Amino acid sequence: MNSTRIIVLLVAVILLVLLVLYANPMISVSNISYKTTSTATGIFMDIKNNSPRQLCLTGARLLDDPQAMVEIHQTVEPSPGFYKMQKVDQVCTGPFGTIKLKPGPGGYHIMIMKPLDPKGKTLELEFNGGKIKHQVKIP
Ligand SMILES: [Cu+2]
Repeated sequence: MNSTRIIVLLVAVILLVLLVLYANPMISVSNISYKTTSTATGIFMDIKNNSPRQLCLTGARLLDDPQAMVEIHQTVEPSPGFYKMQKVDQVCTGPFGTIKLKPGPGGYHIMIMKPLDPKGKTLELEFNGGKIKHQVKIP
């Protein structure tokens, strides 16, 4: 092997390693819906993890309204027929799994802490403590 070949090979290996380390795991979002009340807006969706690593939704922000407070909530049923929402730090899925944000008991959602029409707005989802970001336009 001459030195040029070795350099080309080294560069290829380095690029491959960088790609594996820093590539945004493929995330695909589907089934986006929302519900607006007089005080807040709940957003629901399926977030598919197309990577072989654990994926945790750890935050979100509304790019069109960066001051809006956005939290991840879970709907819980502390006593039969009585529902309330509580803030959670994260929702995770394993390799190639799906994070399902859906209404109803036990379900998670992204909550924008004010009433608004989210149609056409862009949410930036944060995963794994902000290391991975993925933007979603609400249809
Ligand atoms: Cu909520």
